[in-house]
Amino acid sequence: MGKLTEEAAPPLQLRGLAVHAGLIDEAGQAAMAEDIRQVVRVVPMRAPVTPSGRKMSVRMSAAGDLGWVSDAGGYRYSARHHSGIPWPPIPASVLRVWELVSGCRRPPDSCLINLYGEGARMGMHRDADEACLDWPVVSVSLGDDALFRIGNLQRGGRTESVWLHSGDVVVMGGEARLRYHGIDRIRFGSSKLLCNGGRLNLTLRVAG
Ligand code: MD6
Ligand code: FE
Repeated sequence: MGKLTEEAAPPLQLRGLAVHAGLIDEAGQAAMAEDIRQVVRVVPMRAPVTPSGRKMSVRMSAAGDLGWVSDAGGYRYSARHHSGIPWPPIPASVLRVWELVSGCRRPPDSCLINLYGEGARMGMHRDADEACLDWPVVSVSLGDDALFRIGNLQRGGRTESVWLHSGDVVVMGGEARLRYHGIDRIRFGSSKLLCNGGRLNLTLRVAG
């Protein structure tokens, strides 16, 4: 079982987002990746289709009471995988990260699992489908490096980017909760954590 590093330095602040670099050590990353493997054995990853009919390059699954789904019917939170199976509980290893960095007493009820294979990306978007937008979103990176772009409260304008590495944790809360953000690209093969390569991103929220 790995550890969450006692942070010597405060997190990097970037446009109101807190970037905790290297928060999860290698053993912790490996344990968490295995916990996620167990989840997706029950609720397999799939590439969501946007309401406009385009297949996303990222593959998704979820854990917790609610999972984010997208299909021809639109974006929404759902208590079940498209197969009808309820999402498995959020692994304890992942809940510990929320406890450490979120500043919230309330636990998250949703853990979205995004898998980026070679060439996958995520366009600029805001996370605004949750019932209450006062709770932060906590994001965990596992596997290959990813170029994370942070924009503004409206679409467009100047942006700043940061490379996220395996074990990094980002907290998006307060004034920054509704900033546009996205993943431009990953450096496929930069990490050995996942057997088939790629990057896992876990986002924890209070969705319901
Ligand atoms: C990703 N992250 O890192 C995509 N959303 O793959 C997100 O979309 C995100 O990192 C809300 C808060 C933090 C995030
Ligand atoms: Fe997001």
